[in-house]
Amino acid sequence: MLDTEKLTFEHQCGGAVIAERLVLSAAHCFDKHPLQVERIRLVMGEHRLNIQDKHEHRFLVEKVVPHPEFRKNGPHSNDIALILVARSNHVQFNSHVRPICLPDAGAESAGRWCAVTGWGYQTESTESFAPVLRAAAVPVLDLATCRKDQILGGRQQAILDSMICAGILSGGVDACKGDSGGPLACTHGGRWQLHGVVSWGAGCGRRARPGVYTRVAAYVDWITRTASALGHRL
Ligand code: 4AZ
Repeated sequence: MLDTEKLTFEHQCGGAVIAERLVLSAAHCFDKHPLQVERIRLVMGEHRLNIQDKHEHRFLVEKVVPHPEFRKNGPHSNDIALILVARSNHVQFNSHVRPICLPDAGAESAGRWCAVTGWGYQTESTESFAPVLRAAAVPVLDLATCRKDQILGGRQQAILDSMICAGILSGGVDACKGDSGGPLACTHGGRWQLHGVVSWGAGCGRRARPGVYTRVAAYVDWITRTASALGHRL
């Protein structure tokens, strides 16, 4: 969970811890102003957004690396960023904060039910974040379905192979504003894997408008290379 400073800090986006000092999020979360990492506070172990929870810890950020080709193939393309947590205080993994596994490169998740989590809007028109972390189960759709004209086909942003669509086509269950950057997590062999990063959608929870996620399995090489350039092993 990321907060950008205004007078105090306010919720902006989600994220997923993938290693001791590495958090994966969405590139569009860092797109607003010239990126000033000193104005970001990253919170691990968060549960209630506006209350100091026992297990939450705040961190400074040393570096944010948005994907170099963010927006190259449309406004929502390559919407992924790697965050290096500052060394100031060190991260302790426990039952409240622990890293999620990356999927195998090229892993398929179509047909599986996965979990999307975050503090985002609970409806498209409710302009406030959820006070307590929420989770929803959503099925991963195959790309052919998502690319149909009646679904998300024929729009300004093509559904790329590097995206995942997930959601219930009758509507009502989805990620929304404030969930961006957060995880679409799927269990695999008893472990949680990070299959998607909340990225965009046509509104929230609308009929035949699934949420669109960055397909993490398409970026495992980039993540590994970027992590090692930051001096962090994965
Ligand atoms: C947003 O504005 C946003 N329904 C995030 C996710 C979705 C829609 C909008 C998916 O950040």
